[in-house]
Amino acid sequence: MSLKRIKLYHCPLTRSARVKWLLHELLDADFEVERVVLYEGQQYAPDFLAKNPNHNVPVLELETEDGSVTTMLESGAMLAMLADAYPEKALAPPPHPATRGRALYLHMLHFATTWMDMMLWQIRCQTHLVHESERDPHTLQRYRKKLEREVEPQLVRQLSRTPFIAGERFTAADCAMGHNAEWARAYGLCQSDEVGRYLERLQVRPAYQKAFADRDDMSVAPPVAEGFPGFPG
Ligand SMILES: N[C@@H](CCC(=O)N[C@@H](CS)C(=O)NCC(=O)O)C(=O)O
Repeated sequence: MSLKRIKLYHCPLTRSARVKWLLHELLDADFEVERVVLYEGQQYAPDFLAKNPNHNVPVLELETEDGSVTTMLESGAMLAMLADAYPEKALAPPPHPATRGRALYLHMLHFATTWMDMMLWQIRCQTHLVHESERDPHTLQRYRKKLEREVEPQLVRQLSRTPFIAGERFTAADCAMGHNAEWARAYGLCQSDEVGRYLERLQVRPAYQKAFADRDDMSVAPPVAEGFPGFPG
């Protein structure tokens, strides 16, 4: 499908930054971004809920030449879709013929956006998002330990073999894993030198710098204020 217009609903530093980063890699600034201020509860506005009943970002709208709009709601699927839509940018190993490189790329993209993401989300919810009265220290410790003892060693092993998470070249999987590594470090995890050097390699990329230029507009901890709707809703 040939894409005429791309629009991303985005909140700085959150999972939508993965997609904004890849869009900058692919298209520089040739796409639209609409800010959704999660801490003000804008994801619960009726117009937004009509686009995404899960009340979260990213939301990606893809308009094709015939004017029809397809809406996507999962960051991992968006990364895979966009990287494959611009094969000339070579940010994903091609699907045909099947290669070990493609298998590693898909593995890392999905590992980052499902298994590792699930642990990071539990850690974030139990540290910052759910009301203090609902926090469960056992859940927090369980996922911190799993991330530290099971997940990080897999990252370190791969990064000791290749500079990027799916091989010698930067791919869309790095937009997910790089975002996750920064997220983990914000919670005191993934502190190893291998992950630190990996992030340095990512942070010099112009597209990374454009994607995260808005980072100061979002705090890791939500504001303690009347009206904050609370997460997860
Ligand atoms: N599976 C979704 C999860 C998206 C998600 O949970 N986004 C968070 C920010 S990182 C959000 O918008 N939360 C607001 C809410 O749940 O109300 C994806 O990866 O795209």
